[in-house]
Amino acid sequence: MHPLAQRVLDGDLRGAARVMRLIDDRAEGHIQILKDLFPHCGRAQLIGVTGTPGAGKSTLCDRLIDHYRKQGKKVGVVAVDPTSPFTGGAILGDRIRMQRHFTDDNVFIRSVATRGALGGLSRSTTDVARVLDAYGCDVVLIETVGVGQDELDVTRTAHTTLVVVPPGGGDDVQANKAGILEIADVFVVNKADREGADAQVRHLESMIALGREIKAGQIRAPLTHVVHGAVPEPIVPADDGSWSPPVLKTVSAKGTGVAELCEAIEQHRAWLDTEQGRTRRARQQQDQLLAQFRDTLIEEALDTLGPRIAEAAARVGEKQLDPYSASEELIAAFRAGQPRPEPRP
Ligand SMILES: Nc1nc2c(ncn2[C@@H]2O[C@H](COP(=O)(O)OP(=O)(O)O)[C@@H](O)[C@H]2O)c(=O)[nH]1
Ligand SMILES: [Mg+2]
Repeated sequence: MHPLAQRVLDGDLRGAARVMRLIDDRAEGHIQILKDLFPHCGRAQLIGVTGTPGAGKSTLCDRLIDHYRKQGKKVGVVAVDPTSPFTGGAILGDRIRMQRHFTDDNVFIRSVATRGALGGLSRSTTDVARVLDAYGCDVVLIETVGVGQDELDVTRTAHTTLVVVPPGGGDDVQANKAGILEIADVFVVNKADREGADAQVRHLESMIALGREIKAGQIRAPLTHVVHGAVPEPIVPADDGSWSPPVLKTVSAKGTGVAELCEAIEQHRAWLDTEQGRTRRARQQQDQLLAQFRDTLIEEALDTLGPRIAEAAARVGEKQLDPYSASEELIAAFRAGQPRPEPRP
């Protein structure tokens, strides 16, 4: 076993921090450490906290840390902000929001701000969460912004994903409808001390109900027939054992509603142990492996093909080659493990 992996397993704080830096840098040897740690992962409860910037995710995380610390649990936090990889502004915000926990030895907060050329952000996040798991954290909170592809990948890591939204007419929720419904296990309407929280709750609930109807194949009419803003009668779905995300209100700034939220998280955790829950977990794990496979494959291909790719792209640009044949040629070259071509004279 890699000595640094052993240090993580021994609960060595400095060792864990060093491993996370190696992961950030995708430094030589970090994969070996992750391989060594993997058999020791799976004990922690991973909770994703995602949503639009400013919705109150970090403030909520601060409350969740508090809640789990009171239960004597060791808590890890991975805060990801792809929007400001250079300034670290939002990261600073995350740190300020959670700063009262920084002196607590049983809270480990880690920011991930770097995004590799291939969107390595999601992978680093998953890897860091695994380190925190192996390090002995009972709960790992993963804070990410929005519902882009990276965030989708991150939610594959989490057991339970909270989508935090502010009050309002649901305009930004509207924009992300498909993505949001796919990833939310629990909706949190935060800043419930502000106007429009109840409207947001109703909006989300009707969206969820609609989503279930569509899934159940009960709606065949085009979606445009659904009148915007009209709140349909609440539809009680047939109890088919699937999970329907509850919509909860919180005031993170004051801690209101956090106990109820933690209760919902526990319920979801219990559901994961049902047959349908296990199926969903298995699918998540497959998605996760596919994401890892995709990244590794692309990285290796880029490494093998090098300048061939730019060359092929140029030929496509000049219409000497179509993109379909170009891709086929590149794949063939990769399969053959051809070294980089000699530069043209
Ligand atoms: N009124 C109100 N403000 C809140 C609440 N929760 C967070 N905020 C404020 O919203 C701003 C953004 O919070 P933050 O946790 O950094 O949001 P994040 O970007 O989603 O992590 C901060 O100024 C918080 O103090 C809340 O429940 N009510
Ligand atoms: Mg934040």
